[in-house]
Amino acid sequence: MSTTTPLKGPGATSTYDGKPLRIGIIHARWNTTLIDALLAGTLKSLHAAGVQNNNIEIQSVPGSYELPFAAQQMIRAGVTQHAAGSVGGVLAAVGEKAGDLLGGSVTDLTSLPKAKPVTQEKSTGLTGPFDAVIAIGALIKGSTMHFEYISDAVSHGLMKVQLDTGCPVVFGLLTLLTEEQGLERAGLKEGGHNHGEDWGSAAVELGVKRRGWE
Ligand code: DLZ
Repeated sequence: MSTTTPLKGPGATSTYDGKPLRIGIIHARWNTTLIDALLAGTLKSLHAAGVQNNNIEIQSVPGSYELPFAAQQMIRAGVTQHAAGSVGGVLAAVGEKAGDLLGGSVTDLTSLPKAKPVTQEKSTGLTGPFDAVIAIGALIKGSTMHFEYISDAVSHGLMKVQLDTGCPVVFGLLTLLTEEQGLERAGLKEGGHNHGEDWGSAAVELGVKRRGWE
């Protein structure tokens, strides 16, 4: 039987308008060659869907194990900045306060900005909280059980974050048995496919649908 659609992959998708969406990207820095390519693929599809650069916030963490916590914090900060101006503004404010604190001039810890529970606010457009967050990492199996533990923890962690916060978290974690598999899935090998492009599209689709569901 011949078919024009590939057996694997997300199948035919509708076009979603990403122009009003705010997307957060949190990526690990381990295996940088793969991460750089996956990030580029993700941005390519976000831009193709109309997501504006000033509505994309990119942050990094050392390794994939840190992704769930960082995704959760970004989502919380995104909600808080709805009142404060921008995520950068909030982080800068936290940094300033922390600097003061280290310098000994701030003694009242309650003056530090606090994240509000995510459920208190909804997406409201360009200056609102994130419509979706994409977590990107690449785990390569070694000779110990490290890979299995981190893969499991990150998968469950990211699922928990999206269900707890109500903000979609796209699973951009490659769990690779070989480096070769990574090159294929980052589109760095002949005949390969950059999975980052799928993650960008998934974020836009979920972000748009979420606005309809809320
Ligand atoms: C320690 C470690 C190892 C061995 N391998 C990877 C990997 O392939 N991909 C990845 O993203 N991170 C790796 N890490 C780092 C952990 O994810 C984590 O950053 C550290 O254990 C510190 O918590």
